[in-house]
Amino acid sequence: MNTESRNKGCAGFGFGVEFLPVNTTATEEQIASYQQDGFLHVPAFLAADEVAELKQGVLDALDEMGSRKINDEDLGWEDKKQSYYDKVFTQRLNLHRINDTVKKYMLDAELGRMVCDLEGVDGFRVWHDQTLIKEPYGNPTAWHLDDPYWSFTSKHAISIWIALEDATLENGCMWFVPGSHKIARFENVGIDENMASLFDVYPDMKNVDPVSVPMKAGDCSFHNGLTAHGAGANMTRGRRIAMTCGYMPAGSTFNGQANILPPDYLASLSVGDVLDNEAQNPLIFSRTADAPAT
Ligand SMILES: O=C(O)CCC(=O)C(=O)O
Ligand SMILES: [Fe+2]
Repeated sequence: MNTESRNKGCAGFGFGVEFLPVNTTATEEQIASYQQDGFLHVPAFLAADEVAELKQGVLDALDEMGSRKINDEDLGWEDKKQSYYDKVFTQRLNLHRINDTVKKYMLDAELGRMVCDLEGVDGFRVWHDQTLIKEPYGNPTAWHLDDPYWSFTSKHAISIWIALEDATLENGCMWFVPGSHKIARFENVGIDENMASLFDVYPDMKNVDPVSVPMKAGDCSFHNGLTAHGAGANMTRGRRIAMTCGYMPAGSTFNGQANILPPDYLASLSVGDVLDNEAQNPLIFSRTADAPAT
């Protein structure tokens, strides 16, 4: 991430781990493009040494997790390595809970400020991070939306997707439907064998050409939680390694869906409660300096 943003000062309060020298300045053009298209490609988001550091953190966390899918209470999500979905990617969630390197990057306050700028909101909490590794010959990722899976309902959820190896047309780079976030409601489909079920729900999205976003290692993309996206199969012998994180606008409320919330916390929630548990959803940045709730 480069240092340009530091020179602009920081209009806000970072609750993330620390300020990193990362490429977290979104220009007016980038913000306008993101808001128009619902996604943004940022070349060279990480420098080569940062890619190496974050990749090592991700691989260490993977090793430590074994077949456990999420660092949380046992949600019964052990990886069975059988279904179609398990061959879309090796998926491990909330690595930041067990790995300080992943935490340093995913909870970075300057990154928090950038996602605030892109979405035009005052603060963001982590929803969950996840590494998504499309293994050699891995299945494609069916078109889907993100926010409707999650336990809050917002038009301003945002995700970052960081390439830790080059992501190419051959190994399953990301694709987006420009402007689809403006058409989407909160109806979704699963990530299964049917690539195009989403377009049965939203036929108007078929009027727009999808855009592929090949990336060099260290590039990233941002996408809105209602932007239609997917990825092709990995036709190569190499792993497509990505680190991602979904962010929830601060102040978002519980919508009744469990998603990744652990059973004890879930049992304590009523629909409409603010999701401000600092351990579950750390606040990474706020312009209003709300003290993180505990
Ligand atoms: O990595 C992929 O293939 C899909 C990624 C994705 O769906 C996401 O980051 O929301
Ligand atoms: Fe997604």
